[in-house]
Amino acid sequence: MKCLLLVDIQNGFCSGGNLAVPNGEDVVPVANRLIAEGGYDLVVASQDWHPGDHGSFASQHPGRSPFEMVTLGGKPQMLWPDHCVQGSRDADFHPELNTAAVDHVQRKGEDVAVDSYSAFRDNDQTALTGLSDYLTGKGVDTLDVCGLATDYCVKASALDAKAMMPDVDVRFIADASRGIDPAGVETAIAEMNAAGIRILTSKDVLAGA
Ligand code: VGL
Ligand code: ZN
Repeated sequence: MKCLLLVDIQNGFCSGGNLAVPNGEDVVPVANRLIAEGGYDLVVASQDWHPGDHGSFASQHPGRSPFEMVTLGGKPQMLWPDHCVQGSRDADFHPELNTAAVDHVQRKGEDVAVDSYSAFRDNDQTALTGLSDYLTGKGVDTLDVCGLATDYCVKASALDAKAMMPDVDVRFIADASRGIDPAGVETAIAEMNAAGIRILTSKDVLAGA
């Protein structure tokens, strides 16, 4: 059972969004092609889905600015602009993403007290979203991960997938992903590779990899 996990392909992470990833929208046609022609049995999309007073928002920390570090729930936390607030346009999937083909939406980041980059569990690794049980229940043995942003939610989701489901072949689809910081993307790819996650392109997948 082969599954495609589309991470946070939301307006908030595309041009014009509150936490825009450079050229984030460029992943949309690649994702749609993978959905249509990648041979997947299952398509899952994660959705960053924050309450308006989420603790990762700089607006909740008087005197602090986005992209500064603070401590949240005892852990280092990067502060972000308010983004992907539940029910807002920023939180909607990109309008051109083929959401009709998505079998399951996994929301995350709903707890004000902890951030959740990963689609599988909160950053403190305590609360699970249920996605690993869902995929295991479906008999997924290959999981292709792509989307936004490579150096945050895509990396965290791929690493957690491998850590929580060691028997699953987890693969990162590079050209269907974009990152916030180029150096962070390099590190993310190295970390994923070191964890046993294969680095592929959509061309590899479409050719039958
Ligand atoms: C993300 C920062 C904050 C992401 C989500 O989707 O990569 N990054 N929230
Ligand atoms: Zn977020």
